[in-house]
Amino acid sequence: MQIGLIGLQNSGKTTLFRLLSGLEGDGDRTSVKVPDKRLDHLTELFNPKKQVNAVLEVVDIPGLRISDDGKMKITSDFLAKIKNNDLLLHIVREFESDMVPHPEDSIDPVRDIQFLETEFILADLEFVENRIEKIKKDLQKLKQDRLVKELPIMEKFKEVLENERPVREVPLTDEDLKILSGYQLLTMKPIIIGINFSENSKDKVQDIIGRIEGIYPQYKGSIIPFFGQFELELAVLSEEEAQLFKEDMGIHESALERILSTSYQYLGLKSFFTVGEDETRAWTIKTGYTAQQSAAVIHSDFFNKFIRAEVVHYDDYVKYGSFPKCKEAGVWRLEGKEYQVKDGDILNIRHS
Ligand SMILES: Nc1nc2c(ncn2[C@@H]2O[C@H](COP(=O)(O)OP(=O)(O)OP(=O)(O)O)[C@@H](O)[C@H]2O)c(=O)[nH]1
Ligand SMILES: [Mg+2]
Repeated sequence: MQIGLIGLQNSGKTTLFRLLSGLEGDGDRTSVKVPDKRLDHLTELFNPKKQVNAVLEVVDIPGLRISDDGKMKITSDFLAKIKNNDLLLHIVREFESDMVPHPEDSIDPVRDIQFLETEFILADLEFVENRIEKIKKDLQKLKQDRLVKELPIMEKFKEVLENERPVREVPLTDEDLKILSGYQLLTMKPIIIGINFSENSKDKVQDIIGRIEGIYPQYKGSIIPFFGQFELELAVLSEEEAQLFKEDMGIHESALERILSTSYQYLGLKSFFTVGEDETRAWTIKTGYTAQQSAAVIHSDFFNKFIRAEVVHYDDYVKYGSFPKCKEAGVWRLEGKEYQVKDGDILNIRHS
């Protein structure tokens, strides 16, 4: 999975990026191991040569600027940079600092969210309107099948955008998605919110989150507060020292853990495990993936060569302690292609 950090200039994207990358590397892209206590425990039990965690790719994207006419500058460079992300994390700033200018000259995280939401909708609307005009012109010359199919999608998008809604709310078929695959619509990408608070704003967190959820109910449960500068400073302390500060601030999970749990939930992602003498490994799948689709995540060949999946849930394995004991207890199962893999399943794929 890949997450891109977006937002106005100086909102704290690079600060969060450094926090997530463990202060390592100075590029704009980092691979972060997805921590998983269950996988750690499986490694203790199986004692394999290595453990392979799932990975989260994080991309730090340069801040959006505002042009003289008050519009957001959405450059082709920005569009290229957001392209391959599964999810965008929109970072807005709550922290005050005379040293760090805000592009709007004042601090108001709710306004900044509304600004980006509106600008993305306007940019998409402009694109969609141009596209409709072009398609209509081209169709007068020649009735191309692809354009005939594209037109109603674009018209639906126009209607939704004119109602100030993102196009991601329009249900689309696989064929629609294929037709749209070459385009970069800003409101198509899933977005969650991160708010960068200063350390003395602890008491404002719930109020600001509540206000945002009031305006944008779709962000309920998808707003991540963090204390950029403060958490970065803690990262160089010893674990015990950092823990004391964190407790004081009411921080129970690392910024990485908060981002992961929110994005996994938002995107409907799950983990399954494979175990053995060589490695214990966590794999990421989407909710609803069948055993056959999940096998293909391990190796694309497994899709066609799939015979059966041996399945034990992590909790059962820990409870009974070994595969033979799981068999005895009846919690070890052979499942077919259509079995829906559950979060925490341990799989062994039988293939031809
Ligand atoms: N006081 C304070 N300063 C912060 C905080 N978070 C970030 N900063 C400072 O704000 C400045 C901008 O932070 P960055 O993380 O670089 O912001 P950015 O969003 O990456 O900025 P662009 O890449 O230019 O869009 C830096 O000097 C940070 O040290 C904070 O919580 N409190
Ligand atoms: Mg930056």
